[in-house]
Amino acid sequence: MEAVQNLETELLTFSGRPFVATPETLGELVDSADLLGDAMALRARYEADGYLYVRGFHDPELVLSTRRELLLKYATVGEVDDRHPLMDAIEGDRAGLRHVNMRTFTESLRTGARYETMILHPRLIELVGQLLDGPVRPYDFRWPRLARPGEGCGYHCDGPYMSRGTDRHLSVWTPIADVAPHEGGLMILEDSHMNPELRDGYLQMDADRDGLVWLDDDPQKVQARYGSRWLTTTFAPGDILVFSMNTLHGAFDNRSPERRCRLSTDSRYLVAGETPDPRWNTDTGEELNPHGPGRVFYPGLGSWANEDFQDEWKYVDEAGRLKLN
Ligand SMILES: O=C(O)CCC(=O)C(=O)O
Repeated sequence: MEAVQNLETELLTFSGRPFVATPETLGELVDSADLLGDAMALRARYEADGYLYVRGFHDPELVLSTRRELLLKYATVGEVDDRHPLMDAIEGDRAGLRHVNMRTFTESLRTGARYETMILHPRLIELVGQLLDGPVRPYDFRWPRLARPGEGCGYHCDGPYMSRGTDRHLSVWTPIADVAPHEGGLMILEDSHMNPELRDGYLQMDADRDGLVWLDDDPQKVQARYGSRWLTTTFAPGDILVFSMNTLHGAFDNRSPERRCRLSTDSRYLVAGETPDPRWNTDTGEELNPHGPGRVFYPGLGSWANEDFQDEWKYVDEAGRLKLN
């Protein structure tokens, strides 16, 4: 059983709780780069494990140019401080954030040329097609994320947020440069995709209809109840982590001593011809408004429990300005 490399164990926390890393609680994601090109083997591994981690899948140059494209935008609103090297993504004072139109700002994050080249890359579409056993297309919505120092992401499965259409779909998490576990690395719970309690309960729910919040904030409790070990790695530019809608995951708190923000994106894909969850795809060209009108996807900024989606979806006024408490 491989231990996670470069682990800053004393900095490892989840939702403010120390995470005690032992061989029983934390292991390394299995790298499947050696299976690329063998569709059957890739699919077999994905189905058995509920995830596929591929080190060095994208050209790191593409990932780094995507990083620069996004950080230029985040620096414009003060999220990162360009008195430090831009690519370090050091936390800024966020002074501009209250004044910008968040509808157009977040749309500009999601539609940048480099960003789109990365998440719609033909090699990625081909890989996802191999895993889902058919030609695929992306969901229209995409989820770029900046995790500021102190922020992580609560435990959940994607299923309840994406359950109104086909079940032939999956998620891809892409770190946009290096992300060590203590910098907000994604963690997935080994074997959780096969857990019968999740399958028969939580995974039957619809996040909006049933008002779902994060599952729990205690990694030990979640581990004991739903899976075997937490799995993560020290991610590098080019890596991707594909996982199923039934795979329980979250992110460690970003405890970067340099106060670096963590930059990543999630994107989702479904088999072409299958019915998409209409919260995330519009075939009419209308604006996507999945969790009610007047909200934008902008994770973090101080709330954790995700009650009424507030950790990830913020209210804006008519001019698109954030309505923060
Ligand atoms: O990046 C994160 O913090 C969370 C990502 C996530 O939950 C997802 O990709 O489904």
